[in-house]
Amino acid sequence: MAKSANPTDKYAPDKKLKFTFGLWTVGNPGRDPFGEPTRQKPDVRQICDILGTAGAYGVNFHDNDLIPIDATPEQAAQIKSEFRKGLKDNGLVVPMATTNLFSDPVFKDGAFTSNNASIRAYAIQKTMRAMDLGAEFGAKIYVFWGGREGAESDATKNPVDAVKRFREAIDFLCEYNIEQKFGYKFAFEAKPNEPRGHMYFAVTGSYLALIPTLAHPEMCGVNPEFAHETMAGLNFVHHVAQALEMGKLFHIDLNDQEMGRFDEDFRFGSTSYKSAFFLVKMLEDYKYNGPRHFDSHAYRQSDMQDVGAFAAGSMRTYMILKEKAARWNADPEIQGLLKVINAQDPISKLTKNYSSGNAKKLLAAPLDRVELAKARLPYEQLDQLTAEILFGVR
Ligand code: GLT
Ligand code: MN
Ligand code: MN
Repeated sequence: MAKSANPTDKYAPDKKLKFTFGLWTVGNPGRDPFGEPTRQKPDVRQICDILGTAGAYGVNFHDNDLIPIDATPEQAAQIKSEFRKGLKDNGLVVPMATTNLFSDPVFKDGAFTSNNASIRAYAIQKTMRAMDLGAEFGAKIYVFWGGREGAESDATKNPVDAVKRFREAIDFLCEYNIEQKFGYKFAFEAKPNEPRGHMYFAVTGSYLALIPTLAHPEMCGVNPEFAHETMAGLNFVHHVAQALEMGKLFHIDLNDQEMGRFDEDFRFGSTSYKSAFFLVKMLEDYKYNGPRHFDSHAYRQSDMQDVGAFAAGSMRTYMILKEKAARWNADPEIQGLLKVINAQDPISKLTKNYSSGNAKKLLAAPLDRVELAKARLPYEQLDQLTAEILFGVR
């Protein structure tokens, strides 16, 4: 069992930051496509105890992480009561719920985007039931990760139809959310590939573009995952920035991933220190207030004690990077360099709002490109200072 979080430790998890894990993340038994589980799957009670000990804020679930797909009503009631007790004893809440629309063979060719209309209807029915279950535990965020929404060959499915089918499902479920008064916010999670050869809505921006076309755009936002844009060789921080700027960052999945590799789902901050730093800095600078969910799993070599270390380490790394970000913001030399590189000129007032007067003034302004190109950009200096803060020598 992991050591209890020490409240005098300045890197102890802060409940206000809403650190959460999934039943499926801490409960991951170390299975991969090439090998069988390497540790016994903990039950819901054990998972709550691990997370309570580590000092987490909450735990999220897919319908079938909690209730197996073939459970009887009696078994379901029993598991729910064990889970409820585990939550209470460990002071945990359930901020987010979601649906497993990818494990069962029925979803082998997608759920909301399946070519089979009955399977599409089943996927919506399963999601309605899972929304009921999430609401029972107080969840207010509902995640949609399109696990099997994709294709290996575009001969098999019309990708335009896929967009239309996905929209139809979400519009229906938004109405259900309203009618049942659940008060969920929907958060869409993009991924470029795995388990499908090509997944629809491959990046966070795909969902940001879809949202304004939905019947209830105000109800919908995104749940970007560090590993997912990174798998595709993209800059995750920039994708989160766009969601944040649009007021659409409803949830975030923190983990780690090397570019161009399989879906690693490593512990947050375990490989990409610099990106993790800039991500934390941005979330903190812009006062992101949603849950910080660790969608990762311990190495396949880990035993349950090491899984506890994995959970505690995820939160601790976030707390350390938060402190580093504050240090970066307070560093006089860094602030001085920021002033130098963000050159101010009263002329920029002219472009804030268009008017024909401003346009005339701008056209007549003496902007000399040769002189402008001489402005200093001491980026090497700034980046080195950033590195030194991260290395712990500044
Ligand atoms: C699965 C996936 C994650 C999603 C989860 C929610 S399930 O672990 O790899 O990225 O966030 O469905
Ligand atoms: Mn992932
Ligand atoms: Mn995820």
